Amino acid sequence: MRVLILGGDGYLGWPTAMHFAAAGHDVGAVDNYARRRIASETDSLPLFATPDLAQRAQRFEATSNHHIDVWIGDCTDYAFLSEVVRAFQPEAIIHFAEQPSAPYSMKDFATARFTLNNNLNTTFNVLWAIHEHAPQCHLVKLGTMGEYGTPNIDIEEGWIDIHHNGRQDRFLFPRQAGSLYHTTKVLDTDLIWFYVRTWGLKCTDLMQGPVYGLFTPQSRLDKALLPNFHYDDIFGTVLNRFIVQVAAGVPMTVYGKGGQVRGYLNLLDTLQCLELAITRPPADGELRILNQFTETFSVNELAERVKDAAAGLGITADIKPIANPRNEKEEHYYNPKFTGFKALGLKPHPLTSEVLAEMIDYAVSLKDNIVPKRIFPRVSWN
Ligand code: USQ
Repeated sequence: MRVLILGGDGYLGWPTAMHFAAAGHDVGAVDNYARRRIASETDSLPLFATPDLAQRAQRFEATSNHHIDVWIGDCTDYAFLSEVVRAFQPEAIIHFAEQPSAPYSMKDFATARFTLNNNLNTTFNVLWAIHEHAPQCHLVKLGTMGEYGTPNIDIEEGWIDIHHNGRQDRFLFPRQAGSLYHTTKVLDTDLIWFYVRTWGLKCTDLMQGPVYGLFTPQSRLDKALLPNFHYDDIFGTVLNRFIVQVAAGVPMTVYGKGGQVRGYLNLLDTLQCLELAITRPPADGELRILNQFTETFSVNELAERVKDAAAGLGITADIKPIANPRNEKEEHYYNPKFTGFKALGLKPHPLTSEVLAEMIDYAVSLKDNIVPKRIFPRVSWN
């Protein structure tokens, strides 16, 4: 299959590009290095430097003999994106090309404006490029579990049947996000649903939870092929941050009461979910929404697990709750459905002490790279 990955230099985009190329697909990867720019501007560089997308693709080809086509450009530029789609003729587009940090979106007016413009305009351009140049293409869009927020009812898989005054219909499940970044994903979903209804596109919207991990069969081939690993407050996701905090000998930064529950998954399961989504596409005119996580944990439970795994390595890890920089519920009901990917055949990789130990070991080997001032929250929601 011809698979185009937008945001191909990212934490998820790069492992995805290698995964699909290794599986024998024709892969194109597009990126404008926005994350690298923001990381540099906000002093949020990752645990180790990674080669740029063109260099990574060359290294991957030299190591594995699999080719990845690379385009460096901005998906908010319609002339650029539509030409890539016209020339490559993708059968599937995996759209990761968004500003992914909730804290960055809440930093100031300029970062909020950038997040809104970048995320909405990219999704809008992708929909138009598919409509004009590849109408049979399956759009696989990375949304987020954060679109739903933390409602006091069970979270369905994208849709809910509503009975009202003796009649009933099916609607998008109510969304109430907790940051501007998460809100842009809500707006993306509405935009996609509008064009699916209007043009009959086929789309899969993935409601993904926070991802952890570093190692995939391809990233293990060569250290230069590892994904960007952030531990800073801007781009680092909570479990990856805790791992590096333990390696640095800094107490784990549980925000507030630590009862915030989210659905987590291993990077390996992101790849598996994408493969399942692409090889089993929805029908024309269907917006399929799949919840993408494998296990739910509170922040306190995650910290305890990391602490136990560290103890197994002879490392004493501390947990220190700090004031929550975010506006979010710290104790709440959370029961999201997770049936779609199970039905498609997902075999989850659970968060075991072995998985944690391997990550902690790797972070400890790079202890000298850790810059403590990148760890503590620098952005407040207020
Ligand atoms: N948290 C802590 N301590 C920390 C960092 C985070 O207690 O040091 C808490 C947060 O307050 C939150 C939870 O951990 O309650 C998850 O935070 P996160 O930073 O791992 O995740 P989030 O900001 O929601 O965003 C990440 C990705 C985003 C993706 C989202 C999935 O950056 O791109 O969409 O996970 S979800 O959380 O399901 O919306």
